[in-house]
Amino acid sequence: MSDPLREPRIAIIGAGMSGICLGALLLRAGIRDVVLLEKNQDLGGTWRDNSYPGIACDVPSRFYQFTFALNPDWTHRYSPGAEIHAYFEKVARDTGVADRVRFGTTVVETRWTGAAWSVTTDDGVSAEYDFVVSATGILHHPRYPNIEGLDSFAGPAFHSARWDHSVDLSDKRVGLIGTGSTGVQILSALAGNVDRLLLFQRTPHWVMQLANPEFRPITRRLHRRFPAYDRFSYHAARKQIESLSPALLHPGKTRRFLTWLCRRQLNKIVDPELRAKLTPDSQPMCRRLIISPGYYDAIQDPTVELVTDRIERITPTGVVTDGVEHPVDVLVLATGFDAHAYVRPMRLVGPGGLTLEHAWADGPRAYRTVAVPGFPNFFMLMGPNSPVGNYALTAIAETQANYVLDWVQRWRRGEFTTAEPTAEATDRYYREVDAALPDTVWATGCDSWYLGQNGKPELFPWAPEQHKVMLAQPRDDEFHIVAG
Ligand code: NA7
Repeated sequence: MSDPLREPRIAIIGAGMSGICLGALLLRAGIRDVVLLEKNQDLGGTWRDNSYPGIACDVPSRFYQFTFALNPDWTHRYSPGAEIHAYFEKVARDTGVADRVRFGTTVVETRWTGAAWSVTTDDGVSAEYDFVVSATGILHHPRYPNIEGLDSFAGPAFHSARWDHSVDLSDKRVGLIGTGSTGVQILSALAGNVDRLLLFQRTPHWVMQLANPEFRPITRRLHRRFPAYDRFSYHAARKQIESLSPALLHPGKTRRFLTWLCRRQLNKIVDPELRAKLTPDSQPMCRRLIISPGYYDAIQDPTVELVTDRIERITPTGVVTDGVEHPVDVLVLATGFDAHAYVRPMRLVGPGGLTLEHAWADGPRAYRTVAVPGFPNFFMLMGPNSPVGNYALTAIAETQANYVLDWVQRWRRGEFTTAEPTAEATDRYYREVDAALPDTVWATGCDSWYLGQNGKPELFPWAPEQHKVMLAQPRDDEFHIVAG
């Protein structure tokens, strides 16, 4: 008997964590005509790009994984980056996603033809798809600092996401710019292992020292032997984070306790002058709270010097602050990412010639984080206002991917041909977002990559589990639906 279901053609742009997640869910649902267009030569997105010393995830590994591919073999509570990368590669291999990836393929343009999306790649090839899903990541485009003379530096200089492993740092004076999660991890790994480490801090960040114990072989065996226990551990880790989230988001006892705890941990810094330099004047979590097992020990290592004077310029041999040159041999730029590029620089042209650039002239906006009015059968993973503040991006991706899958399944059953969110529903949603944001910790006055071009945090202003409720199923009353 022939399959009564229609077979959709689906292009996923990007084969990082979220693209792999959606690809896996589609294939598991029996949807075969799926391609992942990946500009790089390898899978894994962020976990492929970032290989700097000390890299780990700041969300416990038991939670930072997909529910449909639990890994009993995590080695640490916060496992290292290479292990996380290997995990995503394994998921891609085991689910068949890896076979659907076209590597070295950059999408240049995605244009609505009137009946489908025509996707053009940099090799000049165009192909048509019924659905296009952007899974291009949020922390993908390195942000290089605009510091005078940066290009004149004579030694090796690289961004943290473009680590040059050919440079032996052991006998070098290393200048490290940036004290976000990345800078803190790099400093913790390099302190004591290089000749000198100069850390250039513009703003102090709050750091929560949390231990990172190794899981014993017996624990791993138990997880392998009893999948129910493995599942329980995932949900326990998730529950722990989710139960704290609402209280941490809004003013109250829990936030006061967090502030007290972070301040107390700062007392590990013996020198009062250094402690003062490391004390932020914003609230913990206003910027992403940094989780680190050993930063406060590392920064007190005799090989480390903290420089807090503003960087004036960079010379061929060092970094100048307040007229003083600090000689360094290597420069590491842990200066973060452009977290607001989303789908771009790819050109997206919808019906009537509407471009995404035009639709987003006042900043990126998405219906419930996943879709944009004017662009039918187009979805995003990790789109604007996703709940990315100190939460597992794997869980967000899975929620969004399941939502996309719901729409695709309906298309297969012939329930519609095209669907796009209405402008009214999207505006209504943003009125709710705007009303809720001022009451959150992100609006307590600090600068961070959370802030969009209008200065407002581009985050989800409710507890992250609310995101799952919000995307539990498609709402026809909030979509323009053309019947199939
Ligand atoms: P972040 O958190 O954006 O941190 C970037 C750091 O770089 C931050 O300390 C910045 O100082 C500093 N920075 C940026 N530009 C400059 C210039 N021009 N001069 C001096 N210092 C500068 O990026 P990360 O890579 O650490 O972390 C990104 C996310 O990855 C993180 O939140 C986790 O989710 C994983 P600032 O503090 O703004 O004054």
